[in-house]
Amino acid sequence: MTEKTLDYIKPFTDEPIRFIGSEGEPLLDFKPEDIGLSEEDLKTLYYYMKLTRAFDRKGMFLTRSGKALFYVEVAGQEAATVASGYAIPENDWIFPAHREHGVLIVRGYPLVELFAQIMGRMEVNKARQMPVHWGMRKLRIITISSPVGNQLPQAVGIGMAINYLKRDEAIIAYVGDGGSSTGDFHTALTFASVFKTPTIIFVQNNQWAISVPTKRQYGSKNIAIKAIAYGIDGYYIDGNDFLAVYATTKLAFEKAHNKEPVLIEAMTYRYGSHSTADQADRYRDIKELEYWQKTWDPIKRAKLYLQRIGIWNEKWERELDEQIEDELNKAIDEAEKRPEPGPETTFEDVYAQMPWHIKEEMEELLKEINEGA
Ligand SMILES: Cc1ncc(C[n+]2csc(CCOP(=O)(O)OP(=O)(O)O)c2C)c(N)n1
Repeated sequence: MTEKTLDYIKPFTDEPIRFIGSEGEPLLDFKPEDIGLSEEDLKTLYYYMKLTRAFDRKGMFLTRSGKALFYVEVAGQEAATVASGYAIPENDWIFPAHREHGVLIVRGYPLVELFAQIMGRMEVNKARQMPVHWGMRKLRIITISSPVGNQLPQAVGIGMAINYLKRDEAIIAYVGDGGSSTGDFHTALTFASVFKTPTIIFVQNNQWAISVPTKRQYGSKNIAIKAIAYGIDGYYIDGNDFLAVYATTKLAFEKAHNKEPVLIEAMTYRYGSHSTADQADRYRDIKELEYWQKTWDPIKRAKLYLQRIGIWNEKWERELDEQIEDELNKAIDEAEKRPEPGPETTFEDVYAQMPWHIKEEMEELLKEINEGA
């Protein structure tokens, strides 16, 4: 990143760090190359944001049609998830919370695996986790924990292990604004700052924790400012500006690799309900949603920016839409063809070699099932 760009990314700003405005207009003097993005990167980021939104619609549709069991929407938070995910170095570790679908997609989590998981079909973790609690060892994505905030001390613990083993690796752990009110948030930041772990804590502040608004979540000016108390840098950014998210996360990784923990608060907005188990219009004013959709939509802003710099046109947009629809439908078809994990899988993976008594139990169960007991 150039010196000038670095100057734009300062901790503890009063206003969120923002590169483009609500109409995609550049607010600062910069070129995409200054933050390490080529034209191809910009197009790829746009594609991933659209893919994430379309994935979301499919996830909801599958749940409402009874094919998936539960779903958590990410719509509105595509820039925060996709652009931060795009800045994560390949060898580094990811602890997602439950609304980081874009991070997983960018990392290369196969779409068929994502769909199979929410449909309870055979997938990398044998459908043992609650839907949306994805995780993939080979991608260094740690399985999502349901208890809010739980992943933060775990991520810092991995950071301590990395320091102990003297490895050049870093970790990004995601959490929501609600999660920032947990004791685990404090524990994680305390240990991160004391032990100088290579950890980034990325708060997606979507302004609601189910039905609890941020004004009942914290009394401070924002969440990023809390980093002062831990003696680390806290960045307050526009989470719906894909360039601000990318640039800040990239800088944070440089710091983390230098053993400087970082806190990022990305301001964004959740369009849907918390999950398929609640109804946002029961507790949230529709006008607030309309304002965010109309003014700050991350995909609209990215599109207008690409248009301004001459790398967007209608034809490409149509092709992208077709390609995305096709990719998603193929992945869903493939996921649907997968079997549900058989009952025998519940006995697997506890021991490297299944001991005789577990084997006996398994055979007994299978016999009973086969006999229709
Ligand atoms: C310790 C704990 N308390 C409560 C819950 C129920 N719960 C699940 S998600 C959630 C809200 C999380 O809000 P936030 O951290 O802002 O993330 P968001 O859902 O908005 O992405 C709650 C209360 C839980 N899973 N774990």
